[in-house]
Amino acid sequence: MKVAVVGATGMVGQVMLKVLAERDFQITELIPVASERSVGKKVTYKDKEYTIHSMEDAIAAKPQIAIFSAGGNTSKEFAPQFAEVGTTVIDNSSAWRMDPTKKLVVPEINATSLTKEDKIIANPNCSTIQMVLAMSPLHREYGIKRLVISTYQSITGTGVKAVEQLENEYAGKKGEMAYPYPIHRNAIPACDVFEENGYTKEELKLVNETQKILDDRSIAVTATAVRIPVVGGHSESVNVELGKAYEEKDIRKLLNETSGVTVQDNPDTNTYPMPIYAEGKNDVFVGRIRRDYSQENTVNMWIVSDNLRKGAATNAVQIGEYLVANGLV
Ligand code: 2RA
Repeated sequence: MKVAVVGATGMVGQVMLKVLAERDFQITELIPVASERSVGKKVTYKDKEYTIHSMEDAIAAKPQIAIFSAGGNTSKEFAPQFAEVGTTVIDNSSAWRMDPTKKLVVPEINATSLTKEDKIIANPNCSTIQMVLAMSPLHREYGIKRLVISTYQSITGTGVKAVEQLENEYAGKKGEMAYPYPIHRNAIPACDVFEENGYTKEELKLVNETQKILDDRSIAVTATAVRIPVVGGHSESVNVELGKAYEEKDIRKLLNETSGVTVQDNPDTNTYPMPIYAEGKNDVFVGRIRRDYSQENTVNMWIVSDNLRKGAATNAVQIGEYLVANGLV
């Protein structure tokens, strides 16, 4: 399989290479792609160095799969050019997610909707993926009426500049700011930009992408997305109003039986999901499962996952694995 990784030098791109190697994705030829200024430089994959290609050369090479994590503008411009030469694009930007002609895929939930005709496939936003993976079995079993989500997001979701800002602040140094405020000893209630309605793009992604992936526009969703000085993964407090009565033990059983989900939940032993545990792992970790006694048929839970892995790179690679396993590329 000839595979291009577009944005290979970025934070997510580097994790994509790591995950492709860990999962021994059947690559016969790797084509790393990055910005013009990086062409000719090297990236490492399976302890070997690979030269970074230009976008034009990568398109001309006609890879079967191109996994993008290079920002929306690059995806909008170049994903169609790859598709034109027969490449199937798996794109981690927000460019195609809400396009009605494109599929928004979490493999464990809706990969079965994919066909050979899907030449540009959207990878959902990180904070959406970890949440919907846990919500999907609950929606199937009980129907979800409403979700109230508060996120506590890793600075790795913003990128290298944010990590450097925190490191500088730890060291008491001045440096380039990824955020309008210090992130050290702070919590910034603004992930991405604000829209007219007072919500941030990140919060609206949770609303719109959840409804698209679960294929149910009737699910009421509201979210508050907060950036905190953490690097291991995104954490989310989720209040779930179900369509009918439930038993807590059944919720745990359903989640335990869900591929890609690990229930970590025992207050007696202080066992619950945390970014320091989730970092570097591919699962979505769910804990603090407990009835919301303030409202009928409602349950609270805490969901943590490494946003660079299942929230981005691993989910994208799993889409690629599904395509290969089902003869769609
Ligand atoms: C963030 N989900 O965390 C967004 C993009 N990675 O900033």
